[in-house]
Amino acid sequence: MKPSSLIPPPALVRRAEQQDTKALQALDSAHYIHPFTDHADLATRGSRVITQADNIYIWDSEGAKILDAMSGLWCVNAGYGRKELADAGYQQTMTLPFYNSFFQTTNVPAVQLAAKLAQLAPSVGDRKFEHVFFSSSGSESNDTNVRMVRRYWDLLGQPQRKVIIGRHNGYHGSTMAGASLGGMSGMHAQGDLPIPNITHIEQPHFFENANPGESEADFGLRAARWLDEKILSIGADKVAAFIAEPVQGAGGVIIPPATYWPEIQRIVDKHGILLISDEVICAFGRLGHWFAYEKFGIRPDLVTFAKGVTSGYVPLGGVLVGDRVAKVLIDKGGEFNHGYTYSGHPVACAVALANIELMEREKLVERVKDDTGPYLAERFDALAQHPLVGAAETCGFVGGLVLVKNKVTRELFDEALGVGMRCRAHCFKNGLIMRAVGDRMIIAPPLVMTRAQVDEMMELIHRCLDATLDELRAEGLLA
Ligand code: PXG
Repeated sequence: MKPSSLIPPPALVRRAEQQDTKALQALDSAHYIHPFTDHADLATRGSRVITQADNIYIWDSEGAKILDAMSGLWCVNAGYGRKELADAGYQQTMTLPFYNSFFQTTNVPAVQLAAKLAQLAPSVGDRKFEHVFFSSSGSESNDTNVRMVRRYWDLLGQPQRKVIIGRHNGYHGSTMAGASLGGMSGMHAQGDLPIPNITHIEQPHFFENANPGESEADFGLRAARWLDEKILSIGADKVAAFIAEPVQGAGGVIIPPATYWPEIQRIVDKHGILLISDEVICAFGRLGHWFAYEKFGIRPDLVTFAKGVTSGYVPLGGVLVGDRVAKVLIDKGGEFNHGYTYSGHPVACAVALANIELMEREKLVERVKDDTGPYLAERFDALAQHPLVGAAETCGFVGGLVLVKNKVTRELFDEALGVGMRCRAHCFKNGLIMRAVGDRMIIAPPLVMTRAQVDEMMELIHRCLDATLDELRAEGLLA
């Protein structure tokens, strides 16, 4: 790394110098239970303390500058340091910091945001989205989905339709329902999950699950038909819904073959079951559209969102409720006994409105679709030439590559070697945040990233892959 890139901008230096890393690490280890963290391990290493951020960069308490190719955690779509979002939060806090939406009350930003989202969500076929339910996270939103789906079928006089089908290696959150809908075996192993009436099919992961010689198109159809087989084995009259991410994020950026989603749509239509598109990662420009269902021609009934709706500046999530479900809930349902204190939180909704306005003004969705997204694809796909990379692909502003022992045979490394984590360590050392999911390295950069910054990120990725290759060769693990 060039020494200059270690130096934070002058405005940030003062605050960074005030941090005593060792003291913070000691307090952190003594008191803070982190999500998805081995604390015995953390106590010996000490956390990396992130203190500030600007544009696509973050700084740690030691003053190291790091290019954040993960947008925080798939959410800082508008980039860091956006004054418009801070101002919107401040103004709303001073005007009305909180009021609830229960008991026939509402507030101005929540109304405006619901209307704005209804305007942004395109109609597909006979599916229209005119209603929104708000929560504070993706997990809560998927809990809401379970409640809504069950209420919908109850109101239609089919209470036996209870089963919701998800996918192995899908991610839908960490609450009891969210973790159950998701297909993360590590999560299911802790806490007696999934909860009853949730089951899973295999993911459409071409690299791992295709048969030798099978085309991507054929694999996509075969993978979608696992849903049909599952529905038939349960009995179609017992199945309530299918939930999936358009592109699996936390599972390792798994982009389904083009044949997959149309076939899934045909199958859910054939059986009349509801379709939930979990777009917590994929919406708000991440795939070059406001909502990803449009890109894939999916006609969902419910759409989960969170993260990018506020660019992560404040917590907000929700569900776009398609007319099919909304009509039944509203016309037949009376009171739906469900809601959260922070549903429609005025400050969160005000920040979301400012975020959407900013994204429209800067044409971030269009940029990802027509300019920086295709450019990233061109540069990232070329990583497939690297000796350590078995496949590399992007979809909008997410990308994934798989580290392999042998490019020709696609032989994977022994899991115990932790090659992905080794690569991630080189990323940290070189000033780059990339996530490792097993031996898949993934990116989801802020949508404000310019072409020049794509080049800068690609140079860092190359450097980190080379360093990983050198390390593996030095240890005799690769020829
Ligand atoms: N659905 C999807 C598709 C997600 O990606 C959630 C639901 C849950 O959202 P909340 O706001 O409750 O966290 C997510 C969250 C990772 C990682 O390791 C991904 C997420 C969360 C934490 C870690 O990639 N996605």
